[in-house]
Amino acid sequence: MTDIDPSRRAALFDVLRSQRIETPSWAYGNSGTRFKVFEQAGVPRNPTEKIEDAAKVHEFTGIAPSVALHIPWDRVDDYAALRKHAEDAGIALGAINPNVFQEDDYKLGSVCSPDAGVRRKATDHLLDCVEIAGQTGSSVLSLWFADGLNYPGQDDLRARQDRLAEALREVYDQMPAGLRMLLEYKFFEPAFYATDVPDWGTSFAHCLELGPAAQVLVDTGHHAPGTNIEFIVAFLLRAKRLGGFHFNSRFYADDDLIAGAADPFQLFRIMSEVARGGGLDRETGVEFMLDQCHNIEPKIPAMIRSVCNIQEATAKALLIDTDALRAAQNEGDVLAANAVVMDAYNTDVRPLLAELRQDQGLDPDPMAAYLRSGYQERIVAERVGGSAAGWGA
Ligand code: AOS
Ligand code: ZN
Ligand code: ZN
Ligand code: ZN
Repeated sequence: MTDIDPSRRAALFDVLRSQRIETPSWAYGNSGTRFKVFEQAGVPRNPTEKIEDAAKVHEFTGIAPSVALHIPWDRVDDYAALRKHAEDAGIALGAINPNVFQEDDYKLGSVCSPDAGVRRKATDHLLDCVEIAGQTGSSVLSLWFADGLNYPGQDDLRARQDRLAEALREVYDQMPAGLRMLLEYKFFEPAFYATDVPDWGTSFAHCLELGPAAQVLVDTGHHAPGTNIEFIVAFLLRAKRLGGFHFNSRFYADDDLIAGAADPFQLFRIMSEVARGGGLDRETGVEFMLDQCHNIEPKIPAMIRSVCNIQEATAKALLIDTDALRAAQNEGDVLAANAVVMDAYNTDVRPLLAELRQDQGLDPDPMAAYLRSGYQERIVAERVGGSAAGWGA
């Protein structure tokens, strides 16, 4: 990689240095599947300890300066104090994720429930989260609804869309300037017959109806096998409605494995479309968030690996020779165009990223530096009785 010309290298480094990847508080707690939650030594016992772990990921990678919260999993009495604690640890509080799926009342749905009282309760929780976002200094309200049906005829598909639209409208209208609503979609689970926000089209349509501060959130694990996610990314960026990502890997369903572990080529293709559509410019406001669960692997190292994998995919995407690509495309030279893309993908960017980190005053190898730091041994010794993530997100 040392053959890259100096001005191009400086520009590349600028973009890579400005990238921000947000880690989720729930990835630091114990997690598992519906079969078993595995307990790990040293996991956080409360939101402040989750924040401290997230701060470590930032300390070693240099590009993970915020942590997403889940309410009520991260509910505290004093959000201003939590914010201060985060700032003292060197990070910011990020997206607020309201949880409207974990109470008995939500058996038939939350904002789409046939019961008006349940819908009121769910909407009130979303409104509370708008308030909380003000106290934490968060600029993103991140919505995911577990609402859906298990059986045909269980409820009225169309009426549920009306209820969803009504709740979103009420929340949207209460949002202060500067707060964005990101609406996540997922094609199945926990509902198996029909989901109320199953795909990007549904999310997009609701966002368009709401207004410019409503945007689509793409969780990379939320599509049917074979879905071309980079197309969705290109389309949404063009329409100025790509709010951000929940990165994770999947082999089968919503596996929530380490980003870039299952299909690094897909991650590269996604990041290529992000770069192509201007999504790496901070002003575009695309949020790069992780949404993962580390059931069997140690959590902080897994997060460091995830952040580095996204950074590698980003670097490769930025190495695409766009002039050569455009020329090949214009000539209709299929093989040459594909070769330009594959050349970038096949470049080993690890030495380049090591240099970038050294430039930033970081250890060139974040994983090794973390393992040497003694932090893991310290939390294992100090934290007894770590809490569960809340749910296998
Ligand atoms: C659920 O499948 C979604 O990915 C949510 O974004 C997320 O995992 C959840 O909000 C965490 O509970
Ligand atoms: Zn998600
Ligand atoms: Zn998910
Ligand atoms: Zn996921």
